[in-house]
Amino acid sequence: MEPVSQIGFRLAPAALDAAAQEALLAQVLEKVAAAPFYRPVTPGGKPMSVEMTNFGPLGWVTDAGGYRYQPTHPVTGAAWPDIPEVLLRLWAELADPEIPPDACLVNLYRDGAKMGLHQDRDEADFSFPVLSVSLGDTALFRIGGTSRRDPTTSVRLASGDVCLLAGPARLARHGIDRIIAGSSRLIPGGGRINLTLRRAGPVA
Ligand code: MD3
Ligand code: FE
Repeated sequence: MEPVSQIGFRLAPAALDAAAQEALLAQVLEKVAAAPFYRPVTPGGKPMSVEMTNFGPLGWVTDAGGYRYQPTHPVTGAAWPDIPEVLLRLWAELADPEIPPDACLVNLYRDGAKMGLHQDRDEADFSFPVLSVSLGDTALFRIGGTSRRDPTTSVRLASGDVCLLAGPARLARHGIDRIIAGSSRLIPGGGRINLTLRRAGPVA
C-alpha cells in the first residue's frame, strides 16, 4: 500500500509549539465567545456528536436543508468572526501564497465525539488544498481513498500538528474514529479542537 505521504496527505507534526498552541487557543476562545459552538444536525435529522462553529466570510453548516457554506451563524444570525491572523499566515506558507482561505470550520470534540468517514465536497474548487490544525487531545484520524472499497490507514493527530490535504488526498474519504480523552491538558474542560482552512467559494 502507498504511504499516506504519497497520496497528498502531508503531516507537519508539532508545527505549533506549546506557546503557539496556547496563543492560538486564546484567540479561538475569544472569537468563540461571539460565535458559540452549537450542535449541527445532519440532513437526515441526526444531531452530530461534534460541536461546530466557523470563522471567516463563509462557514460550513448542515441542517434539514442540507450541507452548505453560508455567511452567518445559524443560531445567532451574526456574521462569522474573522479567521485568526496566525492561521492566515500558515495558509499562505503551506497552501497558497496568493489566494487566502475564505472558510475556517472549527470542530469541538468533547467526550465520545467522533466523525464518520466522509468526503469534503461542498467547496467550489477542489484544486485548493485543505489545511487542518489540531489542538488538545490526540485524535485517531482515518484516511482512505476516493472509493468506499479503498483501504484506510489510521494516523494520530496530536496537539500542534498541522496537516495539508492536497492533490489526490483532497477528495479522500476520512474521519475521526475517536479522541484519546486526557491526552492533553490544553483545552479547558478537555477534548479536542480542529480548525480546517478552506477555499469554499469561487475565486472572484
Ligand atoms: C482529508 N475534520 O471538518 S481534519 C472536517 O479532525 C474534518 O475535525 C476532521 O474532516 C477533524 O471535514 C479531520 C483533517 C482533514 C480535513 C480535511 C480533509 C482531512 C482531510 C479533506 C480531505 C481529505
Ligand atoms: Fe472532512
